[in-house]
Amino acid sequence: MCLPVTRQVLRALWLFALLDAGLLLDGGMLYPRESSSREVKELSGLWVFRADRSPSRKQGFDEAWYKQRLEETGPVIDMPVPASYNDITQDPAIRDFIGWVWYERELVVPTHWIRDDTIRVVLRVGSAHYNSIVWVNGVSVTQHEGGHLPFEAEVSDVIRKDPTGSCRITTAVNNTLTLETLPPGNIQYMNDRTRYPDGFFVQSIYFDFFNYAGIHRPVLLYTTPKAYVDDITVVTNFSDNTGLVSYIVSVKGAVTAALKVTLMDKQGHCVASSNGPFGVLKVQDVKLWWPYLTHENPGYLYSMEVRLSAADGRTTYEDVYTLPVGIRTVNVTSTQFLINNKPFYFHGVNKHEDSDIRGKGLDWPLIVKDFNLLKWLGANSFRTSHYPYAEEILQMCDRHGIVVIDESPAVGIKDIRSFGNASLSHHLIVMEELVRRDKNHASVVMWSVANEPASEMPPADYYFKTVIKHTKDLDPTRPVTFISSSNFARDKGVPYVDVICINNYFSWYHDPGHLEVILIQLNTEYENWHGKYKKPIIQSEYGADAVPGVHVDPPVMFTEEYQKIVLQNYHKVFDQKRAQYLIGELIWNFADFMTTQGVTRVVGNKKGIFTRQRQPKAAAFVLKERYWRLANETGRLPLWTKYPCSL
Ligand code: BDP
Repeated sequence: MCLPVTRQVLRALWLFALLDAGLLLDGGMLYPRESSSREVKELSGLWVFRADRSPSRKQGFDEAWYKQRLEETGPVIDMPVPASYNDITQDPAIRDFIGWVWYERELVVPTHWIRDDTIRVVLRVGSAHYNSIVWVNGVSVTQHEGGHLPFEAEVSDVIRKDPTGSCRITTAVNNTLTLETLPPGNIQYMNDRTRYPDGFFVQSIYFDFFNYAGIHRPVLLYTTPKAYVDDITVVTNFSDNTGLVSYIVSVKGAVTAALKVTLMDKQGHCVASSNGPFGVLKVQDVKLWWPYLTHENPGYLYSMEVRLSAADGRTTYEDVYTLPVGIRTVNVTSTQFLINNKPFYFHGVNKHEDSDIRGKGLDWPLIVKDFNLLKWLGANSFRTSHYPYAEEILQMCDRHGIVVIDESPAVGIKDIRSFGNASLSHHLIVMEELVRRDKNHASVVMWSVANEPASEMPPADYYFKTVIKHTKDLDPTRPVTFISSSNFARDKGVPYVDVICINNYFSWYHDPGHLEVILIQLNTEYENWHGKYKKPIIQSEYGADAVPGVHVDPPVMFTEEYQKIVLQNYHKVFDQKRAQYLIGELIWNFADFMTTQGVTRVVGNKKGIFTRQRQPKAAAFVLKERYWRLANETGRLPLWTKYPCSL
């Protein structure tokens, strides 16, 4: 459906009104970009690190470690940032550490940042898991709860107190999860001294990945002028061959400001422009944003330059921020998912931010390798299971046309106490942080509010009704889902979602070893869900563990053969149902990943079609063959990609 321009404006204004009104969060979270008015200083590299091993884990606060150099407080070690700290050392106590760890980095701030008080200096942390407190030169500047989203603080005044420009950033990060965090967890103290040593405790978690911790994404300082572009929201549409980009710009630090908005194509030619804080840019002969393998030129991005001029009598401010914009629409019917009014079939993967040594730390070689593997596989999409991924990854998705289901960190909500008011309020804030950060990514086509919550529990109805409604209020332009496991008869959140996403593991967790049940059980499952709700379905997880290099025929569980046949049996049902209401299939998982230790995990979860080192198992070739076939059937393959064998 293409909205006429006036409705488009209204829709954008409505969004603006919402953003202005009942929000729990204030301000924007634009990705820091350099421009003629903005500088960025990245602080990746070696930081100083100390885990607080005191029994209470409070020694660092009692002794105010942030007031001095960390090495003056006791023994410190080198720690790379970004990275999880867990797998960096040879010390099992660091790998399994629970509690506060302390990071520190010293730097010299450029003189003009200190001298020029028309410059605003902001400290930004891409993400740190889970609770963080940050001090600059011993002064507390910000705190944040939640492990997968950015936070920042203006630090201009603090750094100006020291005219030498020396700046010490101290960050305390605590990975303790409670029943009210997302994801939830629970600390259990074992007090039986005949069985456990003094002070023994464990953190129980209800999700299946290692609770990696530390500073996971880049920390940086960036500048803006005192009057600056604080946030931009774009909503795109098209009518015939005219693209429509509704935008809203919010400004801070100036009562009145002049805004000039210019949209440029890839060659840098201006294709539309406007003045003022909101408006609609009309793009003739629009180049729409198309997913990978559906168009010869996928992932087309325009650049939207926002130029602000303001004056306060004494100074004139100029701020420039350039946002990549893909023009596309998303709509859902009872049987289809439409991108630019064309049916889109998700053939993709679920991933984790996970790798050897780095854990969940952002790592460019890994990111680029993973995108090359996605393309090799013929995957057009992934779900950010089970938390928001780094912005840098979403930017890659925008540019390569990889479609994203963007998931919140609400995984493992299994305890009834995690459905209370405190959990709900936090969940609403997390959805706001997520939408605020990712709303302008063309690749993001759907929000997933949770994975496999215990949604049969009575409080789940109110809880998910509230979270889903809030998410739709925040962003009326994208569908919302949550990921269900197989409990369709009891599932309380599903009535509110736009797309039904189902995880199931037939012949694995159910009827292990019985490959013959898949066809009948999957068929029954789909008929039940679609029959009841008349909504399109995505198979959001399916798969089987395979220990690489283990072969048995006839297949048995944990062999590469068994994993292959599980997939092939699922595919038979997918092929029947995708003619009806199945709109996607996402394998669990793209790559093997680390979990907590347990009797069902052999050094982590082995359901990857690639190993943790990104080498293919036999199943990867099954999927590759299938995904390219699906792309050939459903897409309009670019010429150079038509022959996957030659890749
Ligand atoms: C699913 C969960 C996923 C697990 C997977 C498994 O959503 O996080 O890793 O099971 O057990 O139900 O492999």
